[in-house]
Amino acid sequence: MLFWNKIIRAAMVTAAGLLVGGVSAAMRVASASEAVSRPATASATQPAKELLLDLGNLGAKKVTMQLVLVPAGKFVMGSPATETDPEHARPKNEVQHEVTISKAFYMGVTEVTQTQYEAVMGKNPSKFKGPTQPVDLVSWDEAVEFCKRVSIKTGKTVCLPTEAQWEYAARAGSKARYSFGDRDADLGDYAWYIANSLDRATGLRTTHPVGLKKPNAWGLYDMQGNVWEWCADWYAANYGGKDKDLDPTGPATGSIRVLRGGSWTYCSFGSRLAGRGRIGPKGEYDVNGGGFRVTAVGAGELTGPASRPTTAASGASGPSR
Ligand SMILES: [Ca+2]
Repeated sequence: MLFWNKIIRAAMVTAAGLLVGGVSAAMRVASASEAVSRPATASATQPAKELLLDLGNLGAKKVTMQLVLVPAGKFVMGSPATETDPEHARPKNEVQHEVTISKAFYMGVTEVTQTQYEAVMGKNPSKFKGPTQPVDLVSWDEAVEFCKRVSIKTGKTVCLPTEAQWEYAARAGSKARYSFGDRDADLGDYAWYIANSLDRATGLRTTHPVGLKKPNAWGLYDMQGNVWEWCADWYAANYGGKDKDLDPTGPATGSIRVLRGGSWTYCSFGSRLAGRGRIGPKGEYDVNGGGFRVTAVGAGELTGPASRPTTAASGASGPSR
C-alpha cells in the first residue's frame, strides 16, 4: 500500500507517472498520427474471428471465456505533446513511437471475471464481489499463474498481453485520447471510472459487471476503466526506439510491472489509452485492484493474415460480439 500510494502521490505531483490522477483529476488527449494498417492480402487460411476457451466447471456451471481476433498491424503508441488537461501535464513516459504488431492474436473480450478466475484458481480474492464483475486485487504473479493453468487446460498459449498489444488492441484504430474520440463527456458510455462507478445501494464506488458499456471498434469491452489490467512487461520509463518497435516485450528485467486502462476509481485523464500504470508484481497495493485480461494463440490458427476489419476510425462503436 505504501508503495502504491507513493506512486500515486508521485504521479499527482509530477503529473508524469501513470496512475494518473487519483481521485480528482481529469486528463485528456489529442491524437496520434498513425492508424492501423491492414495486411495487404488475404489468405485462404483465415483464422477464426473468435475463440472460446473452456475453463471447466465452477460447481455445476460450465465456464468459458470469449476472445476475439486482433489483427496484425502498425500503430502509434503513446500520446502527443498536446495530451494535457487543466490539472495534468502530459506524462513524460508516453513518448510517441510507431510500433508493429506482426502477428494477429486473440484477446479476451472482457476483463477476467470472478467466475472465470475462481473456476481456474479455486479462489476469489476480489474486494468487490460479484460473479460477473472483474476479478480485482490480483497480483501479477497470480495473473500469470492463471494464464499458465488455462494454457494447460486448453492447449492454447494463453498469456498476459504485452503493453504494446494492450494499447494496440485498446485503440482499435483510434488515434485519439480514447477509443471513441477525445471527448471526456463521452467516456461514461464506454467506461466505469470515478464519475460513474458509484453503487447507489451502498453509496460507495465499485467495479461493475463486465461488458455493460460500449465496446471499442474491435469488440473489446472495458479496456478503459473498471479495473486496471496487468500487462506482461516490466515497466520502462522510456519505451520504444531502435530495434524496440517490432513486437516489443519491454525490458528483460525490472522490479515494477505495467498495468493499463485506469479503473473505477480513476479520473478521465487516468483512463486515457496512452496512460501507463505500474506497481510491483507481488501485489503491493490495496486500493485500486489489479485485474487483467488474456491473450491467446493456438497451434495453426494464426498462420494467415488476420481477417478482422482494421480500419476503425476513432469514434466508431464497433461490431457486436
Ligand atoms: Ca479495464
